[in-house]
Amino acid sequence: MRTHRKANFLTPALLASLALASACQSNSTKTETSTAATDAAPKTQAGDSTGKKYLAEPLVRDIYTADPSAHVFNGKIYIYPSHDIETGMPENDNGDHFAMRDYHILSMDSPEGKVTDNGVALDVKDVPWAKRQMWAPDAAFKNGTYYLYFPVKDKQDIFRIGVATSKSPTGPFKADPQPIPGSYSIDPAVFADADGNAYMYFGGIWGGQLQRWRTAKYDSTIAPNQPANEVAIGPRFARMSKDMRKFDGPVQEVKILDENGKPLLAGDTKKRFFEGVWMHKYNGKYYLTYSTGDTHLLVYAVGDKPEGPFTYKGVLMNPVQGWTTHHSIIEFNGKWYIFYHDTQLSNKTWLRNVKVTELKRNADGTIETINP
Ligand code: FUB
Repeated sequence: MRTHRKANFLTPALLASLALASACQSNSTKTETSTAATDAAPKTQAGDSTGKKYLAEPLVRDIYTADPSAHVFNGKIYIYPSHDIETGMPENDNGDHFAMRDYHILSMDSPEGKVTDNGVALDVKDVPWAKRQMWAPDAAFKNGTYYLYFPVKDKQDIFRIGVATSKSPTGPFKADPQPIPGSYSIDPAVFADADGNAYMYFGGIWGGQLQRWRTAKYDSTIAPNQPANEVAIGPRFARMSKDMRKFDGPVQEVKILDENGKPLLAGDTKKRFFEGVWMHKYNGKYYLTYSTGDTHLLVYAVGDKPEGPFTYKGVLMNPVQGWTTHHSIIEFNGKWYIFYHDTQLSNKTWLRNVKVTELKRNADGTIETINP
């Protein structure tokens, strides 16, 4: 269940989080804020007042943030997260309790540095075709323009992916009047390859609606779970047009194979794709990383081409506190970092906080599993 209800007891951490929840509602229009370096610096084995140990600390504490898509633009780190808010929507497997309405972009000079919250970059009220739920965004840069890609439900309550542009990496962004033609589902991740081609990976099952796109027509009657012996639904992949606003060619389904070259099955829930896909390249190989959703892992699969196929390799990160897992990976000054979220500040699945920690690899290119 995506609801992941927790015991309702008022620990000191929970009381603090209730105060924070109220603060987070009141500053959604703030234009700029920054978090003290002491709060922002990743720490190892930090603990909270409940005695829990965390590998890293929240990057910002005065708003709730999730689904961090990090990029390095002009030598600086920009994080494009969801902005979680408390709306009182009931928890359910559609994810209605993730009722976000805008985006704030975070920036930092280094993974250990001060974090700046650059205020509202795009609001759902300024997207003509959108109705509700601004979920995990991503960004890209090309020819002097920054592109913000965002999934949001349209007036028919179907997730589509929009694009908005700005001359600044922190916005404000102006949305195109229509979603990207042929786009659907959630969690866009745009990867710019060294040859100048850019690709979008996207999709998420259950509340992300990907299972409802068996054909080119949306079918709301399809159940969230596939039969266990069916080939698992894969993330989607499309080449971006030169102007970065459309797909250049058909949307394809990405194949993820097991070590014997067989497609992963839907019943293999600790390995199969659920949501939150990301792409990075290391030593000429393409690393497709994603969340397994209801088994709460971040895992990876490796391929020779951006479109795959990819072969499952292992677990990148063990479960965090909270139901959802979502991440991004960047290289900065010769080291690799993973941005992710948990619910340290609130202990509520829909009020998350983004974090960063180093990603380490073995000599053969495999990734060391992180215990968050
Ligand atoms: O933030 C809403 C949804 O939760 C995202 O789109 C998923 O990846 C999960 O993190």
